[in-house]
Amino acid sequence: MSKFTIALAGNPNSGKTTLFNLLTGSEQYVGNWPGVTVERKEGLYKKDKEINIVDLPGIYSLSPYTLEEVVSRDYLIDENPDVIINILDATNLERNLYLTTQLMELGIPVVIALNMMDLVDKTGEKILTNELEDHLKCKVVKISALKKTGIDELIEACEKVKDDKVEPLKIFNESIEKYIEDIKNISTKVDYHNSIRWIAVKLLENDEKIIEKIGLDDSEKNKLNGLLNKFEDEFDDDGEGVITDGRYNFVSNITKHIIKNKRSGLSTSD
Ligand code: BGO
Repeated sequence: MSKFTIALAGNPNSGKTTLFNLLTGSEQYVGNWPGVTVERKEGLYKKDKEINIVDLPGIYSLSPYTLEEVVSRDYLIDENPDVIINILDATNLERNLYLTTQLMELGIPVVIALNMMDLVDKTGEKILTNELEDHLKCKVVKISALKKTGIDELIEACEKVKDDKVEPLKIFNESIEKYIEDIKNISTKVDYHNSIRWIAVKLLENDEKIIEKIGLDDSEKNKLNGLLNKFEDEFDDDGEGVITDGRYNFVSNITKHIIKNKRSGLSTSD
């Protein structure tokens, strides 16, 4: 019986496999996620066998378009792990934070692992972690999975927050937030396994898999469609486009403030 479960989530190439192997050593079990041929890896933390670690597939988003995304989001909302470690490639913060904005809506405690810090340190770039914590309202730990630094602190941070009741992060402007609130009122089913905000945002994106999952009936679907029509008219875009822009705006605003001595000339064409 495990004391608590940590889910590892992050973009492909963020160093998730390196971190998972470091945390679990040889105590790994590999299978498939239910009904699909996506690999499911699970293991026990090698320094405390009561901590279970579930490795989610590498993903860029919690949208419904790839098996990896669907497997990850179904696991997170149906099985509610105690903590999510969101591993980010710190050399590519802006891109990696897009997924973070979605994980922070689930109502599950999140600890950010800023990985590849050995590479960041070499460039002289500084990431202001305290400011990042203020923006995201969660603990941020600098690590290098390759050099094995920051790992104990990362797990300690998970232990600290695992029983916290978290307020989901609100990142959109007031008019979008108003629609998110209105959607919460169309049915009690939106409060699915405590992931109410994340579900409400997905409904605003007209995510059919989520509409089906929570089982909206015809009259609830009509109410949703009414709201969506109003929303899309007001913003002159489809719901998914509005939400995606909102996430990019938030992330680009944060990265402007938290990265000092930012490198230039990252592009190979420079
Ligand atoms: C190769 N620091 C550095 N410098 N590299 C890291 C760190 C870190 O903290 N963490 C991971 N890496 P995955 P996903 C590689 O494989 O764990 C490296 O997709 C190579 N391989 O070693 O696989 C890690 O599971 C040849 O790099 O990520 C790996 O999330 C040349 O980041 C890569 C150079 O890590 C992705 C690197 C044959």
